[in-house]
Amino acid sequence: MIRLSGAGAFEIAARVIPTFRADPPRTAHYAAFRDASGALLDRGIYLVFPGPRSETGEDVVEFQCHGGLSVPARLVAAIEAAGARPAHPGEFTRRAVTNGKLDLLQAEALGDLIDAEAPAQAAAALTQLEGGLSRRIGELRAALIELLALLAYDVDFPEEDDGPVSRDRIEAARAAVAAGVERLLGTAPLAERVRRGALVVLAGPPNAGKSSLFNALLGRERALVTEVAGTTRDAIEAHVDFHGWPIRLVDTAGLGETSDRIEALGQEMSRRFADGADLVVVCDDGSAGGRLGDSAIGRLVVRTKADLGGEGEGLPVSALTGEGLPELKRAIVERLFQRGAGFADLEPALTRERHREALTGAREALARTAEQLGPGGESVLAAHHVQEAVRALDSLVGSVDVEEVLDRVFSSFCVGK
Ligand SMILES: Nc1nc2c(ncn2[C@@H]2O[C@H](COP(=O)(O)OP(=O)(O)OP(=O)(O)O)[C@@H](O)[C@H]2O)c(=O)[nH]1
Ligand SMILES: [Mg+2]
Repeated sequence: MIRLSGAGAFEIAARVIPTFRADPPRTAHYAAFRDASGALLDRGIYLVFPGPRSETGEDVVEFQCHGGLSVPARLVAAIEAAGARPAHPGEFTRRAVTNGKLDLLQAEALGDLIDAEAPAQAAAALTQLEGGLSRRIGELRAALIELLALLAYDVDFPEEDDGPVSRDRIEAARAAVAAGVERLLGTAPLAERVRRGALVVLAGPPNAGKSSLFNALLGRERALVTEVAGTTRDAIEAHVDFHGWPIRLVDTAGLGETSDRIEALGQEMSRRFADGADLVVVCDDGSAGGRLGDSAIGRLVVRTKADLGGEGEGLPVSALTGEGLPELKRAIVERLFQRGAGFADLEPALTRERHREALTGAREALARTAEQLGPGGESVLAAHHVQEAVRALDSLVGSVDVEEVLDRVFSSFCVGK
């Protein structure tokens, strides 16, 4: 599908489609697509979306032609020859934002939806695309405007000891918004983990069965398995979902005594991955292996090779028989995402550093507001800081015109979106 958007879209389309009609809109028309000399390029469908009722808010024509390399390339060339130019990465979505069809949070969600691998990532992106986070931000913004109104009374009646609105009431309103900002900030770690995928590292002594478990969890033979201790020397990462939740699973070299230089480098790599992990799954087959450091934040101990009997603590699992694998997946999901299998009711949450920075800015501005509401404070200055908080929220949805923010958001988009 080739999308043409902007002023002049209909004139350009008419040069490629001799039978072009803009009426009726949003209807499939079957037509011949021709180049400037009148040569037939393809026959296909075109759809007309007069602005503002289009994806970008501008006049849009969509051409559906046959696939492959040649037909679309020749059709694009003909459309360019008729006066169009290729879109920049993310340009359609950017225009949609500029024309008020989407806000910035929704535009980011569109990118996340396209990038989503695990169902939970798609669900989170859809919540945001449907405007969940935008509404939450809008509620906070409305509360800030309310606070400004209360402060305006105070500013207007500076001489009165007992103004129409007491300082206590203003401070209570401020504290309520601040609590809302805090709650939203609290969603960031989990939401960012959903968007990026949680880093889960399999670690443990050599020969503990890490690679076998890695393969069993992936459901395919990705890593080499042998009875030789020290088989895995590099870290191997694979993307997988457990019960719909996104996991970046890493198999690592076994940790223990070694005189082999390459194995030692592999162990160094294992430690680095374990340090950066959201969760380290410590594999122990019960034999007197090397011990792992306690550096990792989250650890989950599993007893590998459970089919062999043996003793030891940890969740029993067997890569050979599959025993304990569903329980392990569930335990990992519960530890990382603090919930069971369901993600249909995901709350709107802060999914990016950009969101966290903006909310942190609002939090700081509200703290400065509190200082000015205290003894010796000035209502005018308090109001100034509340306005700072409003601007921080506005930069999030894009209702302030900041080219820099737009550039940052759209730099990662692909062409045609
Ligand atoms: N019976 C049984 N044997 C297993 C199981 N998992 C692994 N093994 C065997 O244990 C040996 C080591 O398995 P690996 O998966 O290569 O162990 P590793 O921890 O990745 O080893 P290194 O990469 O060398 O650190 C192999 O001979 C496997 O066949 C299991 O669940 N049951
Ligand atoms: Mg291995």
